[in-house]
Amino acid sequence: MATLKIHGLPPSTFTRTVRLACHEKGIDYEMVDAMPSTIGPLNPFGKIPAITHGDLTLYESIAILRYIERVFPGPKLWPEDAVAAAVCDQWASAVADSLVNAALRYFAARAGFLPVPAEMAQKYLARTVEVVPIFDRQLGRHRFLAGEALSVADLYLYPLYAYFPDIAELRAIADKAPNVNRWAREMAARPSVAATEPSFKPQVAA
Ligand SMILES: N[C@@H](CCC(=O)N[C@@H](CS)C(=O)NCC(=O)O)C(=O)O
Repeated sequence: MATLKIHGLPPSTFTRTVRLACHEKGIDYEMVDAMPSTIGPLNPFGKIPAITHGDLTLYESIAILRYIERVFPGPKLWPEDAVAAAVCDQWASAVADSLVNAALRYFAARAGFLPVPAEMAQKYLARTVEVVPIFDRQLGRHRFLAGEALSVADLYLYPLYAYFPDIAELRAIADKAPNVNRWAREMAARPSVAATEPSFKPQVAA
């Protein structure tokens, strides 16, 4: 089988989600550094990651994850049961939409990647304050985000949550989320997480 290539950057949360999935499933892959500004030939929307696998070029992390789930052996990242799989999709999407549009945007604003007025950044922060407790409640009821087994939902949440300690305002929110912190500690002990730890991170002024 052709080597799977992941085009993206290690600090990119969506790139890390796809890398985590490969490690969890035991898939050998090659990392090819690509920035949103250079990914154009593989993704006309200018976002990372994309993958190439033989003749296939694919972008959008959820499409990539579903592809590797179907094509490669290894531990399943979605439950078999239809209802449980739908719940898993629900939580993955809640991270990629509600949490990304709050916390990741705030992080990007603080790191200087997203030039928005301070007032807009404060709205992202306020939304993060509202959204994190919803994840905390869910992780108070279950070991993992979509139930008792690791799933793609966890692989979306971890890379984003891993940035919370880097910014005091996000750290303060995390400090009030004991269940997310319990889950994050458990996730941090997984070999997939250690193997995908970015060697560089965006620098954020205190
Ligand atoms: N829906 C896309 C989102 C990917 C995404 O937003 N990637 C970020 C990096 S983590 C990016 O490329 N941002 C550049 C931009 O939005 O211009 C996916 O799931 O793959």
